[in-house]
Amino acid sequence: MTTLTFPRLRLEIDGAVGTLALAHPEVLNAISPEMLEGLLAALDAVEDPAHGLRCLLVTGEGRAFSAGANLGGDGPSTRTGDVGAVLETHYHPVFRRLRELPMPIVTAVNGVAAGVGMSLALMGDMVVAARSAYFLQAFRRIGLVPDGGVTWLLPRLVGTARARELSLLGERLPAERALEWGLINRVHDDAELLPAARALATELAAGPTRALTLMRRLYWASPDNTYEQQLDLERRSQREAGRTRDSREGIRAFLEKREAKFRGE
Ligand code: T3D
Repeated sequence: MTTLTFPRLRLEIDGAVGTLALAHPEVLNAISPEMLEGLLAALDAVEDPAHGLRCLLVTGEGRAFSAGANLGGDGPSTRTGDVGAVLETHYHPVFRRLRELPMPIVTAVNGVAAGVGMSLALMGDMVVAARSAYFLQAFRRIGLVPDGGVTWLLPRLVGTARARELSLLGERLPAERALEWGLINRVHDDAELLPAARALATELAAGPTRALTLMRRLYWASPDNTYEQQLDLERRSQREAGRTRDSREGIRAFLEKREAKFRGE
């Protein structure tokens, strides 16, 4: 296992799984400009072919996933006074990179995911949470609006009524209810969260990575596309998937009645 450190972040590389931990537990992993810059650098490492990563697992160090933007002295908006500009310069590049990442993302929500920390948690293709974790649209408590793409994601995941309620009231959403609502995929006992998330990430990392990446692009595109546009995107994606070595291997393995050995090629 190799560990790379970035400002307020730690990236552990174990086989084809990269585990990226937000590492500023004293402030519940609140997100600062340093951490955002670290995130971009860490994503460069995640995408570096030399590391051979095929799944990214994101979690938080300590008792929180992330308490959202760092509201203390090193918070982004306190530097410029223009919170909108801070989103464009600091947050959006990270969220766009995650959306485009050429591998599946698992987020392991080990504790509170508040504000833009909740937006980050929901960037997982698979979101798994500890039983004691909760989600919090904290923005209204400090007179801000939801960000990090969550007003796009939330209504699509849980419906407009629930999305509005979460944002307007800013009440805690416990992990169990988030699961009932279809916001997240799985809930585990606290001690089981990381082993379960790692097992899931390992399974995804052993999959046909290029097809999985095309799948995540299809689902990101789906809400904005018409049925016809989506049929067309499926056609183009399938053409690409059908040309991969992993697709040929999958079909060969089926015919030979054995497990496929995918290589992400
Ligand atoms: O400017 C921009 O960057 C624009 C972008 C904005 C996007 C956003 O995310 S806005 C929303 C920002 N987040 C919040 O408003 C949440 C603030 N935190 C809380 O409401 C609570 O901490 C929690 C509900 C998340 C957890 O409560 P609890 O009781 O478990 O923990 P605590 O005691 O409040 O926090 C523990 C420590 O973390 C504490 O420090 P201390 O007293 O031990 O020295 C606390 O101040 C610190 N902390 C928690 N959240 C933040 C934070 N420090 C800086 N920024 C935080 N967001």
